[in-house]
Amino acid sequence: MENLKQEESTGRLIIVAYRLPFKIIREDDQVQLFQNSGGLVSAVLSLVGDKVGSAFSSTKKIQWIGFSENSREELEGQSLANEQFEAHPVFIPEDVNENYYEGFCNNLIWPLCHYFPSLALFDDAYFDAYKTANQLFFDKLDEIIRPGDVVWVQDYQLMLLPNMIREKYPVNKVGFFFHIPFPSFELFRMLPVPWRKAVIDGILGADVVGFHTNDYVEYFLKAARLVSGHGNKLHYINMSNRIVKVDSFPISIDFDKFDNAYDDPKVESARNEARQSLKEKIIFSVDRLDYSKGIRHRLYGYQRFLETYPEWHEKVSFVMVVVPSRDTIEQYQQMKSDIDQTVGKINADFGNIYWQPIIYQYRSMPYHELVGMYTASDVALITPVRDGMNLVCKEYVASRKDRKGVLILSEMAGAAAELGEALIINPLDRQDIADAIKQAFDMPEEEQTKRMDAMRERISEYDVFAWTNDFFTQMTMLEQEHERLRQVFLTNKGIDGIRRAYEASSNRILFFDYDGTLAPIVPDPAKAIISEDVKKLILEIAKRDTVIIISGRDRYFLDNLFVDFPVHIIAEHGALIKSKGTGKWELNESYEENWKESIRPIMELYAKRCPGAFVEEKETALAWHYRTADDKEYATRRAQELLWQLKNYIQPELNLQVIDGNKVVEVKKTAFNKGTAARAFVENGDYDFVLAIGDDTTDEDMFEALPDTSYTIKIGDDLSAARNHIRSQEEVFHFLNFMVSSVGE
Ligand code: GDG
Repeated sequence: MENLKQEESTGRLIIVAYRLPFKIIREDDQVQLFQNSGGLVSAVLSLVGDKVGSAFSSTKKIQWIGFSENSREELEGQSLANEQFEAHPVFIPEDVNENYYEGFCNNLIWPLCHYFPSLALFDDAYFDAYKTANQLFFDKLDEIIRPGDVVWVQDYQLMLLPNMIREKYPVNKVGFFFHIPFPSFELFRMLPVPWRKAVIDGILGADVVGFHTNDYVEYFLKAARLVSGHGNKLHYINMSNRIVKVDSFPISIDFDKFDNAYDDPKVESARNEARQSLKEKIIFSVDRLDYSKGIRHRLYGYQRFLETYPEWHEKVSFVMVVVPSRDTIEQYQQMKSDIDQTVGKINADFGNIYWQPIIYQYRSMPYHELVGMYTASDVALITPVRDGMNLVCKEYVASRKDRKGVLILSEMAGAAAELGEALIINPLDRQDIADAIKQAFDMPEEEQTKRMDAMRERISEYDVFAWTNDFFTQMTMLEQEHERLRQVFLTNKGIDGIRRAYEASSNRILFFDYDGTLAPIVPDPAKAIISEDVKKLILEIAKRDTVIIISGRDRYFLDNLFVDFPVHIIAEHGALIKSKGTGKWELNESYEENWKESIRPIMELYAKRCPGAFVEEKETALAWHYRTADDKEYATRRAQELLWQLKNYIQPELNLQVIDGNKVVEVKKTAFNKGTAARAFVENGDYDFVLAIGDDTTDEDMFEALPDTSYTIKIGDDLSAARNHIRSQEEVFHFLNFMVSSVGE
């Protein structure tokens, strides 16, 4: 019974990917699943079973939802399971699949993400089909999902799915991984506005969003900001009631499988056969037929090599394997015939009856033959013009148990960020490829080994199992972060607890933010005035306790409001302080005025282009306000662009901070913030009761900086480091009034 309970409480892993990783074969009314040996399949398999150190371990079968080429009739009533997986086929009507998979996915997203905008086709029917198909995947998930299940959505075919899941199942954990390059914003913005917004919002339904490289992460973060207004703090996007982690997880391979294959007798004999029948030096490449793989560029580079270095004629064989893919599409047929012609021309121009410079195969290879070629070749020539990661280069390195061979790798492959010891080339530069081949042929064995060792070590340490584990560790860590930031709204009991603590203490300090805390947020910032009731209450509290008004406002505004109040005032986020009773403002000693000249013109330009927005110059900060803008939506977009530009423009040595405030973009010195200012006060007194209330992002510094025993209260339901929340600014008065009610004058 106990066991059963535990079983129920740990969820299952549900993978949703475009394709099911099985061939489903029906024979005599029996269905059999033939599992593909793809990387993702073995990676997720490592997560089941009670493995020590696994970030997600479940003893239950993995659920896999994916498109099936078999018809519904064929599979009706059959149990689709083997020992490790349960398969849940999604049936997509042919006309929908045509516009969805061939259309939106392969005719639009694929070329756009691989920097071929001229090949991108835009068709309204594509997007409609994309939505329909994502819904079909969701419907299938909806049938099987249970509380506690973790869903991992794969790739660009399913970008709307994470948010569909989030809306109906807010508690289930959802991960999303994008396997192809996420493009720079200039390309992404080619999508019509509603499409790009649907894509970004769809992906942001996940808890953890993964890409192969930091560049793709950065491009995605920029798109999220500019398209949907979601800013990020490092790798986190705060969606108010939850956070999303966006990070790079460079996919890898099963290193041991390729490493061990070296000694497999079938591989050994394939290797020997290749070495015996080919020339002295062997170059090898293998990829799917696709314009992103740079197959023609590779041929041109090889042609230039033969032109520039004739001494290598008759001594080299280039084995180029192209695996058939999408070749029913006209564009791919055209590409294939271009390749055929170029290969024919090179062989005719340079070859002779004893020597064929290129051995070209248009077919897929069995695994042992593939590894046989990896281990027989002196050079792997991998030249994509764009590739999310590229696994072939990692497989080549992992297969080289003999620690020999040279990898020539395009800088446009995601893998180039990890494999710095390869000879890195630009695939569009023919001479670069030619020279790299020459360098590889001349490279001494010790140098080959040195480079191979470094790459092999890296891949063996971060193999596909580490990749999966890393992703799931992030999911778990995010849960802890959510727990830390969880909104705990004050209940009557909680409020009473604070009242009692207040009553029982004798040396108290209280920090109050101004806008949104003591005064309501109103359209015109100049008119945000504190009510008489709150004023009276603050005055009463200030008579017996240390009270600090802590705000981002300038000192004139605050002076004017709190004239004659026995309080300390902190203005401009900690830059200026007026201590109680001194009547004198002091500038924070770390402030240096050396930066405004370079930032002001940028802000002014944005203000000019956005009617109603204006720049406020404070003594120690510059603020771009857009609460007063005529067109709020337009202004919000401009604000996001301004934020992005400022964050990229500002050099670290300027020590400036860009704040995405409440309808204001602000730049100030980093040397101080509400946190440093508040902490200085607390450390200078022996307080037995500390309370801070605020509503803004800048108040987070204060919540984080105060001692753990403090009462920190956030107004509203945005995630916060504060320990408690109250719902609205209007409740502040009632809360404070009740807190002090049992303490006399
Ligand atoms: C997408 C992204 C990203 C190929 N031909 C044969 C064969 N293969 C295997 C290779 C390798 C895989 O297929 C190809 O993987 P790539 O990563 O190189 O390329 P894509 O298919 O475009 O994959 C890519 C990847 O997703 C993962 O996130 O790296 O950037 O485009 O494993 O070995 N295997 C056998 N015979 C063949 O003829 N046995």
